Amino acid sequence: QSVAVLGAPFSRGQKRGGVEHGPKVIRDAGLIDRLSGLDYSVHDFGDLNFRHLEKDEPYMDVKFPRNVGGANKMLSSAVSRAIGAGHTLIMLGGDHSLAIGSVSGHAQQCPDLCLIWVDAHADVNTPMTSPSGNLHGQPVAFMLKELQDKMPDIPGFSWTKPFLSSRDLVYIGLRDVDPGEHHILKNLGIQYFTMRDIDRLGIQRVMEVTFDHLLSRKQRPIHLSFDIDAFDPSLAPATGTPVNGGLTYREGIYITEEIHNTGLLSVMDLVEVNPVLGANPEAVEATASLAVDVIASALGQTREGAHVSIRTQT
Ligand code: DIR
Ligand code: MN
Ligand code: MN
Ligand code: MN
Repeated sequence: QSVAVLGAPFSRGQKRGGVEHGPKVIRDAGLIDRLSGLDYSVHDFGDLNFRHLEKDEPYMDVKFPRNVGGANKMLSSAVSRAIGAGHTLIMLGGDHSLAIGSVSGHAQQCPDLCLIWVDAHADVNTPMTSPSGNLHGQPVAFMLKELQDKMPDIPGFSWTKPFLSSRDLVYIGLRDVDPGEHHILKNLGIQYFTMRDIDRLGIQRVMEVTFDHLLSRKQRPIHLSFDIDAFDPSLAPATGTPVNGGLTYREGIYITEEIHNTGLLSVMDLVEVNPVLGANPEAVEATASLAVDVIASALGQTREGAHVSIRTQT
């Protein structure tokens, strides 16, 4: 079992500086040691080196389209290569616009993948519905086949085409959905669980219905795209767009434990940790260490503990 870790220090999908330091603070919180302790061979691929394009005028209201497009193109090839080489991949952001590259690179190798999006936000605005022009609020719109006609040709994105059906996506944790996004969710019949749904059903039932929806017809690779702002801001304060009323620690860990237990996790993104936005060093450390916990849990760290496993050499 081998896990690859790939950093994507990138922030142009939104306006607040600092999220490009996410990979560093998550590594500094002990990620690699934690994964090595879980019986994986860990390959740290380091951080991608994105080229900054000076001249990058907005397209419609979309900010930094060529920088976001170029970074995602590079990320997409890197993810595709890592999955092709047989690794399970952890992608450390960076802002959530990086999911365009991460999921599309994954889909190149695994066209039948399904996507679990854990986030306060739906990130499915199109350039026409986006209230902010920020591409981190739009990545899912680039993926969905059903939105193809709604997407203009944005400079920087000619390398990618929609590849995901709306029935192969489930959201968990939503509590800040824009009007245009709500329309898309309803119109396409996307399966989603808001924080209110979690309050009503409980996280155990939410995960059951999620896997029923995605896996009952066939087993397929899972892409987990985890925005740290899905957690309550009291747990994950160092992030760009915190929203009150988020996941508890136990709900977040339960989500990743259940995903691990499917045996189907193939790629996980952990995005939007922004050390510059922590009120103090403790707030930054708490957020980064939560990120490490949730990644370790997705890769099989359990709360019940485990006895020492027998390593098999191959
Ligand atoms: C808002 C905020 N829906 C937007 N989005 C996100 O700008 O489109 N914040 N993703 O994390
Ligand atoms: Mn997001
Ligand atoms: Mn978010
Ligand atoms: Mn395991």
